Amino acid sequence: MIRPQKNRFRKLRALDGRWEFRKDPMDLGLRKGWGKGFKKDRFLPVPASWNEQAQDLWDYLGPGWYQTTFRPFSSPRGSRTFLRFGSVHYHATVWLNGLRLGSHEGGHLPFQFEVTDIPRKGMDRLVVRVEGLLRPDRVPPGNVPFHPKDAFNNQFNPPASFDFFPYCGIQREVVLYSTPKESVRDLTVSTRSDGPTGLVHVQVAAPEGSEFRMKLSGHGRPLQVEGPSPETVFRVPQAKLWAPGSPSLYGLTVERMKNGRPVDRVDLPVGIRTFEVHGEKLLLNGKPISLKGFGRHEDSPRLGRGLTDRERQKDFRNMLAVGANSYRTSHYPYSEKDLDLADRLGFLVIDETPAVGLFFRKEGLKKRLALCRQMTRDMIERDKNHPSVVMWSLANEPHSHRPAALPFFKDLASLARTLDPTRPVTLVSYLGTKEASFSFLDTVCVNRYFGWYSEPGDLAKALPRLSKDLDSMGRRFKKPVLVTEFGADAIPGSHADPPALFSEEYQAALIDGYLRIMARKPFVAGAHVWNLNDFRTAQATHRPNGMNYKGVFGRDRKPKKAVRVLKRAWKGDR
Ligand code: GCB
Repeated sequence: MIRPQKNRFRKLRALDGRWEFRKDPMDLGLRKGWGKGFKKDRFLPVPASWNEQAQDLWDYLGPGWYQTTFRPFSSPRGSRTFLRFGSVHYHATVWLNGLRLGSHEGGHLPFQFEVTDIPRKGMDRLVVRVEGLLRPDRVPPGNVPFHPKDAFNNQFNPPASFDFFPYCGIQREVVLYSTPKESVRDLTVSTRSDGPTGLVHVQVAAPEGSEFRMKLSGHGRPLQVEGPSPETVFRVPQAKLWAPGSPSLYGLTVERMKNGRPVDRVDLPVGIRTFEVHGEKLLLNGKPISLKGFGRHEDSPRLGRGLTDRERQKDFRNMLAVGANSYRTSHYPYSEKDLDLADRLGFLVIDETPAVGLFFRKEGLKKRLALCRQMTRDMIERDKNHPSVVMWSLANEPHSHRPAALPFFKDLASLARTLDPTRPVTLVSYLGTKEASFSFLDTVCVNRYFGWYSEPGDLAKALPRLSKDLDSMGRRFKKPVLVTEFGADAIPGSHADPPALFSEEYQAALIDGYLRIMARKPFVAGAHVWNLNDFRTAQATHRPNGMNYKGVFGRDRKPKKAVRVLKRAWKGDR
């Protein structure tokens, strides 16, 4: 699926703004035919999570109905029109002018309907029913019946199997767009280098016999090819490679041609880089690189997951200011706008599916696997052309001590590798050496909380344990080890001397201690602090104010003491 874009051949209109909304706690809307239209009880912004908008929506997970009307979208004659949702959490059913277009399960990834032939009459009316209830057969799961063998059972209200708020609503942009009938359907770009020459491999999806013109420009003379082949390799002499600190981008233009004239055009920024696993090292453009950065969340006090561009930019500025070069899209794929910034500003991204807190009891397992397959596929299709994306993460902290986990992840890993043979594939585990899937995955990603959930408040005991634990993983797997989470809650403005749990001083000391130990282990190829910012989660006794305070910046993006530690370690600041 090519991302919607606007040019001579493609039209685009965003439907974002103020939409009508109605809460439907008795689930009456479907029976009463609200798909044809309904009476609102308020207005809500789109995109945004509804939970941050009103007190009665605070913990409400649905159903909720959205409605908007707009003047008809006129597209050039003979073109096709699509209605695309960037992300609706969690289950969406969509009607246009009273006609049910279909439904979609799973938040965080786009879906679309073709609406070329939908009858129009005056203003168009779009209705979306959204529902985000927590259920064991969903991904991520929730309301999982208690079982003593599984970790993290029912600690939260609402009963999520994960530690962040299960925000609901239309959380990313909704657009109408058109493509010419004879279009460029898809584009897959991968890059390599041959000495100083960069190789850009472009593969276009279009019916056989189509003709193309492709151009690669930027940093030197533009390169152009023309002809019937949907596949091309551009050889870029003295290529400017893409990397953190020097994120050079080229511009690729692909035109579909007919009788010597273009009938469609697609533009894509291209970063020329290689990324690979070599023994215990990660190599970027052939040189070892250590990932420094964060696990994050899309979370803001006004819009929930529907961050504004400004809020997003602020997060990137903060990451740059501490000298970070990477992040993980914990625990779901982020907005495409996030990856645009990562491409432009030079961040290496571990792109993660929404499979957080998976459990492997029989109930609902088949459906969870089918959903994970769909989500892995949709994520790779959406994000495969971003130079910033260097690794796929299939899951976060699955309860993989049960035997059913191994075939589950073998299946997903082989799917990911078939769809994208160019990027390493991993998952993030709390099990360490006991995570069986690390035997066939490309890197070892672990979350570590010595000094917090174990040895609380006691760094003198915690840090030697960390050191031993890392060594055992290095010995066992002989692959790059990334500590994808470590940290401590610090309530902003809370101080203690000597450092104690929940103080900014303790968080700073723990992060400092971890970084020093990891720096001594050559097989540790990455350190991601948990988390960039404080974020909202479900209520729990270990989550004061329904907040996770492990951010090194507050939810208001103001720095805590740990920021100084990171600047010293990652930027050499004194
Ligand atoms: C983890 C989870 C993350 C939590 C974090 C914590 O291991 O992956 O989602 O928020 O721990 O703070 O407990």
